[in-house]
Amino acid sequence: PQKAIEWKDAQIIKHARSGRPSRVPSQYQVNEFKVGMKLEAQDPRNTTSTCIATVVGLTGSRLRLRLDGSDNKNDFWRLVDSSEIQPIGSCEKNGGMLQPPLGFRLNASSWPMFLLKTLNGAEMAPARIFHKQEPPAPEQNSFQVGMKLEAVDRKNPHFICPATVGALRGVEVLVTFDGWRGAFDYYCRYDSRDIFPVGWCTLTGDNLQPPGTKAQGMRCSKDLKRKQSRLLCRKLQRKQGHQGCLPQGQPFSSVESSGCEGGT
Ligand code: MLZ
Repeated sequence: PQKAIEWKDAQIIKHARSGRPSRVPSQYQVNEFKVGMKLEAQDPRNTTSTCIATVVGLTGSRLRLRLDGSDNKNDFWRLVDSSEIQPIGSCEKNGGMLQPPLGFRLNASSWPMFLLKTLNGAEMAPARIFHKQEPPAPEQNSFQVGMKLEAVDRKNPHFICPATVGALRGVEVLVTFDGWRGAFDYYCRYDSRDIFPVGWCTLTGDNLQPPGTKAQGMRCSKDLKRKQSRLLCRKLQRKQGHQGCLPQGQPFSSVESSGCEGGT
C-alpha cells in the first residue's frame, strides 16, 4: 500500500503541474482562472459587501484580486476554492445587490453606471471553474509546538513562507516565521486557510519564500560582531594586563571598537 500511495501522490503532482485539471481531484485546488477574468468577491475591508473583482494575478492555487472601482493599493489574495468568491450573477440570484468597494474612486451616485460599464463586454469567470466548497475543517486543533508548516505572511500576503508552530492557545496556533525572530508572527485558528502543510507550494505551484536569516537568540550580524569583539577584547585585556581596549592601529579592521566599550 505504501507504494500505491506514493505513486498516486506523484500522479497528482504531475497532473497539477501538467495543466490537465480535469483529472485532478478538487481538493488539490486546480486553478483555471485567468488574468482579466471578473467575478464577485466579498470586500475584505467591508465583509457585508459583495463587489465585482478582477483577477490581476495568479500564484499557485491563489488569485490576486482587485475590486473594480477601487485603487491598486488594496489587492488581496484568495484560494481558488474560497467561499468568498463566486461567479458574476450569484449575488443577484440570491436577492442581493452588488456594492461599490470601500474607497470607491468615484461619486457614489455614479455606481450603477460604473457597474454597467465595468461588466459590459467583460470576460466573466465561468461558473465551472469555481470550486463547489471549501475542504472540511479538521475536528480539533491537533497542532503541536515545533511542527513545521507553510503560512501566508499576513503583513505581506503575497508571500507564503516556511514557519513553525510556536505556541498553542485553545483553538489557536501561533505561527512563527522561520528566520524572522517574531516580526511577522500571528495567532490564527487551527483551521485557518492561511496555513498549509509542508509541500503545499510545491503541490500547487505557488512560490515558497526562503526563510529569513535572523537566527534565534542572535539579534543580527552587527550584534554578533559586537559579541565577538567583546570576547576578543577580554582576551586581549587578559594578555596585556588591562591595557585598555583594542589599541589604535591594530589590524582588527573587522572589529568595531565600539564593541569594546565597557568590556562587558
Ligand atoms: N521586505 C520585507 C519582507 C519580509 C517578509 C517576511 N516574511 C515572513 C522585509 O524584508 O522586511
